[in-house]
Amino acid sequence: MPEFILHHYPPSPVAEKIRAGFGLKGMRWRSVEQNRLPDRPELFAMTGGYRRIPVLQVGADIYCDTQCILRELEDRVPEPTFFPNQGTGLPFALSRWTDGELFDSAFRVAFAPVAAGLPSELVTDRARLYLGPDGDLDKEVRDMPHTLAQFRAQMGWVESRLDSGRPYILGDAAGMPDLLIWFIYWFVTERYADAAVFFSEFPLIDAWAGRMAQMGHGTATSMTPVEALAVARDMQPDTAERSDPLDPQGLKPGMKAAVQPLTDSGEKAVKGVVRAIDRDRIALTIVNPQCGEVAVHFPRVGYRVSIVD
Ligand SMILES: N[C@@H](CCC(=O)N[C@@H](CS)C(=O)NCC(=O)O)C(=O)O
Repeated sequence: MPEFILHHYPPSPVAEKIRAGFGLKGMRWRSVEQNRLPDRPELFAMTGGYRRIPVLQVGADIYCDTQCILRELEDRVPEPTFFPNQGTGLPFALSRWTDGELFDSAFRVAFAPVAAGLPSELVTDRARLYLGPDGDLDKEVRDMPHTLAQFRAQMGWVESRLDSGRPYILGDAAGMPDLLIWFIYWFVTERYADAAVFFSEFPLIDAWAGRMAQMGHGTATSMTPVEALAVARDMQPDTAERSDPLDPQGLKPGMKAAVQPLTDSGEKAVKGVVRAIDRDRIALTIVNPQCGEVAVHFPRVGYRVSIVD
């Protein structure tokens, strides 16, 4: 079994989604703690500059974005499954809500009231990333009643889902939808000073969160960024060339391409050569003197793939 190496940092809520995923599957993994600011030279060498956290590394295969990471973990470790009710499509559709509108309000609730006490470099960076070029955290503090109204209504949807009397979102076993709600709950309860009062309206969510916390994070042992880079350098990517005759963009292995998040976050495109393509994923081959050849994987949804001349 290859080693699963997660690049993350402890306060990252999106990484918590994957740490809890390791817990659900009872997995062993290697933990590489990265800087909270985008000063991550070894990781950027392997990702071609993709700046978000978390990133999963398996040898010389690098998986960016939690959509891609969850899919890969399920392929490599099918049991216990992330999809206890078999349907694999709806949880990904649900993730577009949890990672979009729901995360958007959770970020404001969790971050705005504490921003004044955080390093200004971190605040400026996250405001640009999550609130866009005009992001203003002082305005967000003033707007908290509106934001809480947004967040509360969405949490109400979860509370009513749990009203079925079953312990998890899909029924009797935890799955990907639970991970998607858990990271939001974790983010807000870790940071928002009035979280206990806020969630007192949602006793079923609190009880469910107790069950989720019990799941833990699997078994992690640490590794340094330099060691992780050496793993990539000493291995070859495991991903075979794969094409898709139905690809609407006509992408084919061997083409030069750039992949960029669709958000207005100022993030750079990652450039490489198409290695594998399908409806849900694209893998680019990148060659870098620091790590040799790596395959960098992205989801299709939420990213624009452009052909580069
Ligand atoms: N769509 C991405 C979002 C990841 C994301 O926004 N992660 C946060 C950390 S919780 C991040 O990268 N923040 C900026 C940084 O750490 O550089 C995913 O699902 O993985």
